Parts: sequence; structure tokens; C-alpha cells
Amino acid sequence: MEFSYSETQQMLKKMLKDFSEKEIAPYCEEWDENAVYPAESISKLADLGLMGMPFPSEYGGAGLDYVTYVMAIEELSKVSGSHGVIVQTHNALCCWPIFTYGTEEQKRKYLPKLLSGKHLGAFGLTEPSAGTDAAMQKTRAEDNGDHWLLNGTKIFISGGDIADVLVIMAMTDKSQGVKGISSFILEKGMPGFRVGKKENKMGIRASHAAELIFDNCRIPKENLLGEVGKGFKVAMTSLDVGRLGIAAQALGIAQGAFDQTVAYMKQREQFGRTLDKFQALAFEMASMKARIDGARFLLYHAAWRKEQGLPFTAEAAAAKLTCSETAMYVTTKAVQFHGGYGYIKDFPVERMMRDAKITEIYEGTSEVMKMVMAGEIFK
Ligand code: COS
Repeated sequence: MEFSYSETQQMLKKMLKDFSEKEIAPYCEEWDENAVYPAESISKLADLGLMGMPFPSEYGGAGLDYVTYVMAIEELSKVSGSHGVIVQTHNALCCWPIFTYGTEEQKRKYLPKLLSGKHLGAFGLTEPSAGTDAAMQKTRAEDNGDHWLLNGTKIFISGGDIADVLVIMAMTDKSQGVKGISSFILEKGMPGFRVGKKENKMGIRASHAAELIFDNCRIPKENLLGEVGKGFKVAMTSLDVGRLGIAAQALGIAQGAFDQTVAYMKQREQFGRTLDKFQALAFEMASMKARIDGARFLLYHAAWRKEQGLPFTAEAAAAKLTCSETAMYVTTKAVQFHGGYGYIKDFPVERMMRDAKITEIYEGTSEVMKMVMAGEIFK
């Protein structure tokens, strides 16, 4: 067992801390208020290698391991949960399935631009009637000779409005149920593909969620990703990797809110003393720290298993469940400890509490995490 940070990890954490303080923190509230996608800072993160973290240099990746990858997302999310999810969705849900299931030709075609951050990636699984029950895909892909014809609608797609490359799941044979789902690589601008409604969200407002509409969208035959009928596996295994990133995002939000609260309590005076001198409050901070540190161990362990090539589905689910519940617990307390100042937009904990909530919902709700874990316990 190894509990220390490597030199690379220490350097990356320091670099991202400095970057977040300088390039993200001053603009966070404005991006949140106006739901602005932070293009410039994402492009700078791409220059630092963040858009292709756990992929080999052969395709233009940074060659980092998965533990370092989750640490990076955690660090960014301490300041901005939106940046955490933008980076993780791109890496885990678009680059990862192409890297893992793509043909050599597909990898050579798509990965260099994705991993360098010149192109942004997204992932389309969710539909109006296929949320938790993700296998209920209504989007159909029909074999039409030299191309696939895609018809249907996806909703709540993170980065869907700005993505250049999207991994999309669709039903190719309804009679086969979950084994009739296939996955495809779609590009912005393919005929018959357009972006619909952009959601007005409670939190992570600098990361957009959009509707995708496919109206006789023509996808070249060679853009099938993996085998026909194996799309659900592509989606589920991608979500396993995605859940490491969402757990990291949640953990970062929790740590960020905790740090803000420590600083606030040291300077806020009531009844003639600063808040940290009230034992009832200090004890609650101790409980929060114990939960954050416990959640971190679960996450790093799950990421380590992924790195070792060991099964990690249930561990990733446990990490996401715990980190997201911790984020909600800590941010709610953080707002409470700030009192009235926690409820206004002058302090970041208000945004952090709104940002935390989605981590219990997307890429599988807390209930789905329990289904995955129960499946493992009773298999
Ligand atoms: N990794 C690899 N394969 C997986 C998998 C995973 N994490 N999860 C499911 N599969 C496979 C199953 O093994 C099964 O294949 P085989 O029949 O060849 O064994 C196939 O996918 C269908 O699985 P099934 O529907 O029977 O599901 P499970 O009982 O394995 O799991 C839940 C059920 C609900 C836990 C699972 O389907 C799931 O996680 N669904 C996604 C829910 C979700 O996250 N929705 C929100 C998406 S947000 S974008």
C-alpha cells in the first residue's frame, strides 16, 4: 500500500490550484449567473494536457494514471464543479470509449484532436423515457446500405451543444432489447443532426446540458463504435469510468466548501468570539472532515483498481455514492455555517451547494449506485 502523493501528483495539484485561483475563481460567479461555457480556461487546461489525461502519448494523451486523473478533477472542482464535469465528460465518456472500442483507424482519426482539446467530446445515452432505465432506447439507427440512418432525441447531454465529436447510443434491433443497442461516433455538422433545447439548470451552470435531435441523420458506415448490439456494454463501461470522475468532482466540491467554511469561521465573530471557538460548530467540522477523508479513500482505491486492470464497477459506484452524498452534506452545512451570507451569491458556498446536487443524479443516480452495488453483493 502506498499513501503518499507522487512527485507528479504534487506538481499537478499545485499547478491546478494556482491555475484555478488565477484563471477560474475570479470569473466563476459570472459564468454561473449567465450560464457561460468557459471556453478560454478549458482551452488553457487543454494546453496543460487535461483533455487527454489517462491516454497514451501515442495518440496525443498525457499518459497519466487514473489516480492522478481523479486528483486533477478533484482539484479543479474545489473551485468550479463545472470545470470538473467538463473535463471528466470529455475524458471518460467520449475519449475513453473511442480509445477502448475504436478501430485503429477511428482512434487515429478522432483521438489526436480530442486529446489535445482542439475538439470537445460528449456522450449521448439519456432520452426522455430512458433515464435510469437506460436500456429503453427509442433512438433508432437503421442500416441503410453505405450509411446508418439515425432518428430520435437525446436529452440532458453534457456539452452536447458545443461538442465536436459525440458517442451516441441507439437501438439497431429492438427485438433484441438491451442487446439490440449499438454505439456510434457522430460529428457536429453531420446532415440531419441538430442541437435542440439548452437546459436552464440549478447548478454546474457553466457546463451546458442540451437536447440532441436526429432527423434522418446520416452516419458513415465506418462510424459504428464497437460491434453491432454491444452498445449497452460500451455505455455501461464508459459510465464506470465516468463515475470515478463524478465522484472526484463531488469530492472536490465538498473539499472546496469545507475550506471556504474553515476560512469564514476563523474570521466571523458572534457573541464576542470567532465561530471556530464554538465547540458545537468545530465538532461538526470534524465530522465533515472525517466524511471527506473517508470518501477520498474510497475514490482513490476505485481509481487504483481501474489502473491495475481489476474489476472496479462496484467500487466506482460506492465512491460516487459516498462522494456525492458527502458533497451534499458538506455544502448544506457550509451554507448553514455562513448563515445569511451563505444564502447570497457573495460567497461561493451558495453555488457549491447547487453544484453538489447533480452529483447525486447524473451518470447514474444514488439509487442506481445502490443497484450496482447490491448486484455485486448478491451475485
Ligand atoms: N460493465 C460491463 N457490462 C455491464 C455493466 C458494466 N458496468 N453493467 C451492465 N453490464 C452488462 C450486463 O453484464 C449485461 O450483459 P450480459 O447479459 O452479456 O452479461 C448487459 O449489460 C445488460 O445488463 P442488465 O440490464 O441485465 O443490467 P445489470 O443487472 O448488469 O445492471 C443496472 C442493471 C440498472 C445496474 C445497469 O443496467 C445500469 O447501471 N444501468 C444504467 C443506469 C444509469 O446509469 N442510467 C443513467 C445514465 S446517465 S448517462
